[in-house]
Amino acid sequence: STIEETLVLIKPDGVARSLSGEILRRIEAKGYSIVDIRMLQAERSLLAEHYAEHEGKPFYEPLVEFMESGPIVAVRVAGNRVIEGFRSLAGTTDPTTAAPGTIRGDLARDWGLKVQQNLVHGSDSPESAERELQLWFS
Ligand code: DAT
Ligand code: MG
Repeated sequence: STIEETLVLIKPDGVARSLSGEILRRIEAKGYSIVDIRMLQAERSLLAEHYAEHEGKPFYEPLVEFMESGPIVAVRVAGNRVIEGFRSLAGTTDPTTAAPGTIRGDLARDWGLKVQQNLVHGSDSPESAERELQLWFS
C-alpha cells in the first residue's frame, strides 16, 4: 500500500450546519485515519497562502471571505492513496453536479448557493498536501 497524508478542511458551511461528525464519519468509514484535528478561525494571511494558486481569479475574493466567515475544522488524514481517495469521496467542486454518494453530492445543499460553499477542501497532489499540512499544522 501507499500510505499518504492529506489535508481536509471542513469549511465554515460544514461546521455551521453541524456536519463535521457526518464528514468525519465518512472519512473513517472509508478506512482512513484521523491523525490530527483542530478547529480554528482562519486568519486572512493563512487563507491567502492556502489559496495562493487562485489569487487573481474572479472567485478568489468571495472564496477567502467565505473561508473567513466562521470556524473551520482542519484534519490531518492518513491512508492508502488518501489524497486521490478523499477527492473522490468529496466529489467534484461544483455541488450541483457532484455525484450522489459523495460528500458534496449528498450534503452540499443546492438552493442556488455559491460554488465555494461546497463543505470541504482536500489537497489535490502530494506536493499540495505537504505544503498545506505545513500551513495548517505547524
Ligand atoms: P477544489 O476545492 O475542488 O479543489 P479548486 O481548488 O479549483 O476546487 O477551487 C477552490 C475553491 O474555490 C472551490 O472549492 C470552490 C471555489 N471555486 C472554484 N471554482 C469556482 C468557480 N468557478 N466559481 C466559484 N467558486 C469557485
Ligand atoms: Mg483545490
